Order: sequence, then structure tokens, then C-alpha cells
Amino acid sequence: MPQCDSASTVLTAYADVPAPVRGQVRDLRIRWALQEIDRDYRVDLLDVFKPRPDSYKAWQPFGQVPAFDDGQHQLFESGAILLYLGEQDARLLPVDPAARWQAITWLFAALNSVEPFVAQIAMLDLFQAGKPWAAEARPSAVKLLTARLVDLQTALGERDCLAGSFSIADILMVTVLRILDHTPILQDYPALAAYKARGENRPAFRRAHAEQLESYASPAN
Ligand SMILES: N[C@@H](CCC(=O)N[C@@H](CS)C(=O)NCC(=O)O)C(=O)O
Repeated sequence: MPQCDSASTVLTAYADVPAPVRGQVRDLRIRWALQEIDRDYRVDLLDVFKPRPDSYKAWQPFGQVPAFDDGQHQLFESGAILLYLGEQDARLLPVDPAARWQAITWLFAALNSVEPFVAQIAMLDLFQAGKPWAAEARPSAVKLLTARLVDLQTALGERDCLAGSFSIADILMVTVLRILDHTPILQDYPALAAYKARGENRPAFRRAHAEQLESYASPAN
């Protein structure tokens, strides 16, 4: 298994998180990429419920996870870490310039054009649940998201992957779409649901997902 206590590649994650966000925390993106290329890594676990120390903020300025260190570079931001890993392995980022730039373009699209709309729904449903204004804001958030999902489904068309072959763009887009798992929204987008399922059925995703869940201190409920 790539997760290995003596590995020189280090990733940060949380020691425990509340049930609704298990399997969603963004260290999953990096675990998945590392599993795809069979690279050993170890995980530094942080307490999500405690303020992160200044020493950690010198590495990840916002105190979030994931952060990454391979002994050469200390990085943060899941997209940047994926891009860095992609630069090192054609299984994550094609070498052909046209396909490579398509993948990089879609990586940014997942982060900038889709994730904010998806994350807004999770914010309203999971993190602000019960607030009257959250219920009021939801229909307009769904409307904005709908426009993005319609266009994303059209752009994906009949393709299996966003940029020719599987790449870091798919790791990002699939993990972004998974943020909607607590809702039935993707049922209205069968091609996107099938695309997400293809990603989740990859052996590397399954291993990464299992390792993330196994790392949590308290049992799932
Ligand atoms: N843009 C960052 C977002 C990282 C992020 O939102 N991390 C969450 C976990 S998925 C976190 O650490 N949240 C706790 C906090 O913000 O204090 C990335 O993609 O790496």
C-alpha cells in the first residue's frame, strides 16, 4: 500500500472529522493521485477542532489540509499539488502538449468554475444547516449550480475523461462532483453521474478512499 510510515512524501490530513464530511476531505485528491502512480506517502494527522499552530501556517497559510512535502518542495492547494505530481508522471498528466494543456485547463475549470458552486451547496446544507437564511439562499444556489452542470455535461459529451485520457483534471472534477453526494442533484445529469462513478471505480480511488476513512480515529456512525 502506498501509505507507509517511512515514506519521504508527506501529506497532511485530519485525524478525525464529523461523519457528513468523511470521504470528502481534500487530502483524498492527493491520496488518489499518489495511488494512481503507486508512490509511497505518509500522512501527518492534524486536529481539525484545534487552531493550527503557526509552524503549520508557515506551510499552509490558511491552516487547511492538504499540504504536501516531498523533501524538495513544500506545497499547499490541492490543485497545485496535483499539477506538481502531474508534471512528474504521464499517468497523471499527458506529455503531448495539446492534451496536457486541455488537462490543465480542465483542472482550473474544476477548481474555479465548478467547485465554488458545488461548495456553496455543501456550505448551506452541511455547515449552515438549520439557519433560516440557508434555506432561503438554497434555491438560487441550486440555480447557479444547475447552469454549470448543464454546461459541464454538454462539454463532457460522450468522452470518458475530460482531456483525452485520465488525468489530474478528472481527479479534481470527480472529487468536486462528489461534494454533492449528500444530495440527489447529480441524478438529473446521467452523463456526469456516470463520469463520477467511473472515477470512483478506479482501483486507485478505492484505495485512497479506504485509506482516508481508515485513518479517522473514531468509528463511522
Ligand atoms: N483550496 C484549498 C481548500 C482546502 C480546504 O478547504 N480544506 C478543508 C478540508 S477539505 C479544511 O482544511 N478546512 C478546515 C479549515 O478551513 O479550517 C485546496 O484545494 O487545497
